[in-house]
Formats: sequence, C-alpha cells, structure tokens
Amino acid sequence: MTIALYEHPLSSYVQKAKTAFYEKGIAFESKMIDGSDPVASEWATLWPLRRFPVIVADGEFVFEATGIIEYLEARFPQTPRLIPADPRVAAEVRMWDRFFDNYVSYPQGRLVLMAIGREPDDGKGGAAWTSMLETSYALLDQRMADRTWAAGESFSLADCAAAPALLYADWTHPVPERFAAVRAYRGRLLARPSYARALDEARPYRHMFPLGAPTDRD
Ligand SMILES: N[C@@H](CCC(=O)N[C@@H](CS)C(=O)NCC(=O)O)C(=O)O
Repeated sequence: MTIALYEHPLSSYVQKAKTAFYEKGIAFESKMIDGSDPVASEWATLWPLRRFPVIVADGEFVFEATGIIEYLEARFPQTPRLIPADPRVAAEVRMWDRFFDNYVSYPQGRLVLMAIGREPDDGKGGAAWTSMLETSYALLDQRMADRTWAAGESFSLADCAAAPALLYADWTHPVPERFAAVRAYRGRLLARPSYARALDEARPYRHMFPLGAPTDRD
C-alpha cells in the first residue's frame, strides 16, 4: 500500500499522526505543504478546508489526525495497537484523545492565532484560553500522579495527541513547576522514540513558531 501524507513537520496534528506511523512502523510518502505546487493544489482539491494532516492511502482519502490513526489501526491490525482491544479501555483512550485536542491544543492554538493577528485580540492576553490551559494542567496533574501513559496500560492514541499538545502548550503558556506530574509526563512523551523522531523532523522549522521556540531544551 502507498500512503501519501500531506504535512508540514511543525504542525502539532501532523506530529500526532506521524507518531502513530512511527509507533507502527508504517511507511509513508511525505507530501510537504510549503505553498508550492503541485502539492499545494493537490491538497486544496482533496480538502478544501485546508487543514493538515490528511492522507491518501491507495486512493482512499482520510482526514483528521485521529481519523488517520483510526484508519491505520484498522488497516494494519498486525502492528502495535494504539487503541486497545478492550472496548472500555478503548473508550477511555478515545476520551483522553479528545481531552488533549479540545482542552490543551485548542486553547494553545487560540493563543497563537491571537498573537499573530488571525483572531481578534481580546485585550486580556487571551485570559480565557490561559485559564483553560491552567485547568487542564491541574486535572492532568492529578490524573498522571500515578500513571505512565494517559489511558490504559500502554502508549496509545491519547499519548500521540498528548505529545505535541504538551510540547506547544508549554512553549505557549508554561506548565507551572507545581504540576510535576504533567512535566514528567511531557518529558516521557518527548523521549518516546516515535515522537522524538517527529520532533526532530520539525527542528529545522522551529524558528517559524510564532511565539519563539526555546533554544536550550526540547
Ligand atoms: N482537527 C484537525 C486539526 C488540523 C489542523 O488544524 N491543522 C493545522 C496545523 S496544526 C492546520 O492545518 N493549519 C492550517 C491553517 O490554519 O491554515 C486534526 O485533528 O487533524
């Protein structure tokens, strides 16, 4: 099977999907979205909403990072599982996947879009979004106090979502030192070989992170 991944390495949702590819050892062809044709036109035709990642797998189109991971899970059942077979644990994994997208990545993204003027300035430094991040950090800290991974016993879809979400959330609104369990979990995610690979691929583009990427860590 040939899988084309329309991507940019700096994108958090691309990193989420790539972590799954690398966990599973599934090859893909990178279609880098840098504004140039033919890739830019192909992508806009495939997905007029113009969001990435998307894939085309033997002619089949799949969108959303979670959708891509679900697809890989279904098409390559012999590879390491990212969604456990037990339906109750699978539900927990999916629930925490939504947590990282909706309550960590979403507010983090709003803060960046506000900073670069793609969303109106609320005049309060994005207080609603920093507050949401603080709330998410606090409840995640409690959850991770006695856990290695976000849901179930092993690395899962939820951790694929958590890795880039916490990378960029910390760059945007640092995780306070008192949330030691979140900081330790973030460290484990960044050290996971699959995510470390996706992170390394983004290194040449770090200067493009609008709020400024740290140069001495991560
Ligand atoms: N809900 C989508 C989000 C995808 C998304 O927003 N991707 C960003 C990059 S991280 C994007 O395509 N941005 C392009 C733009 O905003 O113009 C998913 O889970 O894949």
